[in-house]
This record gives sequence, C-alpha cells and structure tokens, in this order.
Amino acid sequence: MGTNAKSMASTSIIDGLEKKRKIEDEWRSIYSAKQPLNRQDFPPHFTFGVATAAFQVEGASREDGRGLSIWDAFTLVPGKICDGSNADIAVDQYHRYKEDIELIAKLGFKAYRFSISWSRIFPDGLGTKINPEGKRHYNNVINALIDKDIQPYVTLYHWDLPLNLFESMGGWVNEEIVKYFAVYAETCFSSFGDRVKNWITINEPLQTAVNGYCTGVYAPGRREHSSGEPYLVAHHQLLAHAEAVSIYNKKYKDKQGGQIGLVVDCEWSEALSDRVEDRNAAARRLDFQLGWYLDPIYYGDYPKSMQEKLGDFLPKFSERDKELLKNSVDFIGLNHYTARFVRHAADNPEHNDFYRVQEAERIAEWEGGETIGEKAGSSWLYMVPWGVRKLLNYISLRYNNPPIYITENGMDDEDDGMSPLDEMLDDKLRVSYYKGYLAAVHQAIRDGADVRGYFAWSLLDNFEWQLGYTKRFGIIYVDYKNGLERHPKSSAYWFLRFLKAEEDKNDKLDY
Ligand code: PNW
Repeated sequence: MGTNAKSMASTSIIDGLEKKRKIEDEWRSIYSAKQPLNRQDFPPHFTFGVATAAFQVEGASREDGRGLSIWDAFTLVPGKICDGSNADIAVDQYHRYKEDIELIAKLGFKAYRFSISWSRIFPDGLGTKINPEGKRHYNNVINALIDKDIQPYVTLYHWDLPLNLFESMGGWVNEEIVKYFAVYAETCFSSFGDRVKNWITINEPLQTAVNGYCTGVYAPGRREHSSGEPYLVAHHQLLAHAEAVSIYNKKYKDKQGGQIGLVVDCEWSEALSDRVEDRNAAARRLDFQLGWYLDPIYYGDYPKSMQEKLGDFLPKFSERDKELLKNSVDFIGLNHYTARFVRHAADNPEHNDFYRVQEAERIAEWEGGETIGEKAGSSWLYMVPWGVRKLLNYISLRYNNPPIYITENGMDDEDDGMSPLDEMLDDKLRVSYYKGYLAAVHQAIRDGADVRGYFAWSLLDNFEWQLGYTKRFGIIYVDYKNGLERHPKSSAYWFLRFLKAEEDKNDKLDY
C-alpha cells in the first residue's frame, strides 16, 4: 500500500513538470515578439503607485503619544524575529516622510499606499480619546502627498493592533473588536476623508488569521487551530470590515466622493495534473485563501469546500451580517507575490494544521531541483509571472469582473551583510520580476480583467516582520549602517523610465 501510494505520488509530480514546461512555453510565445512595455500600454487612468505599512517603515514607536501595538510586544519576545531586531526606528519614515514623498514624486509614481497606525490615533485602541499628535502626523503626510500630486491610498489596519485590545480582550478573537474598529475607522474617515479618496479597511485578513493565530509566526503569536481561533479571527475581521464600510457608505461617501475596499492576498494555485482530485485540491486551496474572504462579500457565505472540511469550526453569519457584507467593496485589493502547483494530499506533509484540513499540498520544487520559477530571497517566494494573469482571470470570472487594484507585488533580496553596496543596488532580478509581472497584468487586462492600478511592494527596504531586516523588498535601498540613507536601486530607475515612457533600446525582453 505504502509503496504504491508513493509511486503514484511521484508519477503525478512528473506530470506536473511537463505541465509546468508547457505553461512556460505558452507564456514565452505570447511575449517573445513584443516590444518592452511602458506606461502608455496601460489605460490612461490606470494608477501606478508604491506601497508600505506603518509598522514596517515608521519607527518612532514611542513618540508623540503613540500606544504600543501587538507587534511592538511580539518583537520583544526572544526568538520571534530572526535577527533579533525590532521596529523602534525601522526606516524612520515618521521623521523622513518628506524625503520619501519627494522620492516617490521623482520616480514618477502617482499614488502611495501606506497604513495608519491605529495606536497613534487611539493609543489604547478604545476610541475614547484621540491622540492629537497622531492625527497631526497623518495630516502632514497626506498634505505632503497631495502637494506633490500623489494620491494617498490608505490602509486602516496593516496588522499593528493596539496592544491593549489584545491584552484586555484577546484582540480579533473577541467580537467586541468590531465596534472598536468601527470607531477608529470613522475617526479616520472624518479626519482625513476630505483628502483621502481611496480607503482600504484591512490588509490580508488571511495572514492575521493563519500566521497570527495558527502558526504563531506573526503577532500575537497564537497557535490555536484546534480551538478554531483562526476562523473566528477571520470572521471578526470580515465583520469589522463590513461595519466600517457601512459607516463610510452611509455618512461619508457621497460627501467625500471616495471608494473603499478590502485587501486580500493570494498565491496562484495551479493544479499539478488534470486529474479531478488535483483540480479540486487547487480549487480548494484558492477557496481557503481568497474565497474565505470574497465569497461572503459576493455570495453571502463561506465557500462550500470550507464548510465541508471545517464544519462547526466555521462561524455563522447572521442575516444582518450577510446584509452588511453583501457587496461591501468598491474594489478588491490584491496582494500577490508567487504561485504553487497543488495536488490532492489526504495527509498533507506540510506541518501545519491549516494546510492539513485543506488536503492540498503545495509544490514549488521537483526532485532534481527544477523549480516553479526563480527563487527570491524569502523561501516562500518564487518568480512566476504567468500566475498573476491566471489569478486575475480567475477573480474576474468568479466574482463577475470586479474592479481590482494590485495593492502589492514585488520580490526580496537576501541581505547576508556580505555584498557590496553597488551589487545590492543593481537588482537585475527585481527588474526582471517587475517586467514579467507587469507584462502578465497587461495581458490580463487584454483578457478582460478590470484591473485599475498596480502598487509595487515596496517603496523602501523595511522591517520584514518575523524576518527582521534580513530581507530587502525595496526598490529603494536603505543603508542601515549609514544613517538610514536612501539609495534608489536599478529597479527604481527602471520604473522611472517605464513611467515616463522613455524608450530604452537596451531594455531587452527577458520574461
Ligand atoms: C505581505 N505569503 O504579506 C504584507 O502585506 C507585507 O506587509 C509584507 O512585507 C509583504 O507581503 C512581503 O512579505 C505576505 O507567505 C506575507 O504568501 C506572506 C505571504 C503573502 C503576503
């Protein structure tokens, strides 16, 4: 039995390799004849921007009345951050926002996606007393952006929950949090909405549910799959999102004329073979990332596959919840980095309860070393440009062609502290990543997907959560050893040429 199962498994992996090569051939045949793309190839109102998040770039963690967040506490726990670092200073954007905004403008981007630190606005999260210094800071940032003709895209929650809300009530496991989030969100709409026309409620609820409450690699570091916490956490994030949107729509939208959405993250899942069970597994994997959040919004409930696999683990929506959730987005924000082949696996070898319930195994590498795409710095990130085209088409088909913004896309370099600066600045691999992914986004638009914007992650190298400062996602290098000086990398200059639509004869296509 055991041997049989094994040999069947390896046969299907070989099938997968053939499939991979076929997809890559198709991909190459689409692009080999084309000239390099530039901004003019995208629709005139398409938005190009760069993205960051408060905790990863701001620093000034104890200044001007800011309260602590769960990530401040988490970075103090020995062993949680791989280089033992924290984000007390990070890349000091709190003090250098003018310089950074100047750089965004110089590179030719017309939008900046950043997040507001909840505990700068309400230090204990409770929403009783606003911290005027926090409000002043974001007013300054927003005004500086508008001065330079850069549209702010503001995320209200990018993982830095006020610590008090975790310590006093368990954070996202407690339904009470919905009302505190609503108060915070409304405070932001009323304080900044005269100038901010693009709002995002929550960044990647999936990562908070899975890594915050199942694997424990993110704050608050809980490992509570067996009690169903990740599903409760996801549920309450959805309800908080819906509540905030309902307030925005009722009281602010007409007056302020903005739009509001949710940011989800998803890697593309390609069935390893055409066998029904592999195709089902790949579909299920997409349900467990994307459908988990988008099905309740577009169809009023969690995906069938999740209901089947999780039973009573999945919380139920009341009629009121369903009503509030229904169509509660003007656009979908999509964070996308990579892809995997997926096959059915009743006993998933990935040591993680969340994957085990899905009965879907993710594959990025074959025996002999061939990979789904070139490897980036982080172990989870492979460069697979064709994946984003498939994912955008999948979203369009499943959710009736909604407006989509790619709110994050990018790759990282490892910083082993050994490479000289000029080598780190000449980030050829990142340039080819962006060329490939933008070409695939362009193709998806031609296929009919309603993609309205694209944000590179990230403007700057920054604090990469549990990986500290060991990974660099920036198109601008930050010199941690020399006063946090900023140095644009080759990819930044590539974007400058792309956005200004200057022809570069040397820019050969190398998708
Ligand atoms: C995003 N994955 O998170 C976050 O929004 C950023 O804050 C972060 O810096 C960036 O990606 C790079 O990691 C993700 O494992 C983290 O598939 C992990 C995954 C996806 C997104």
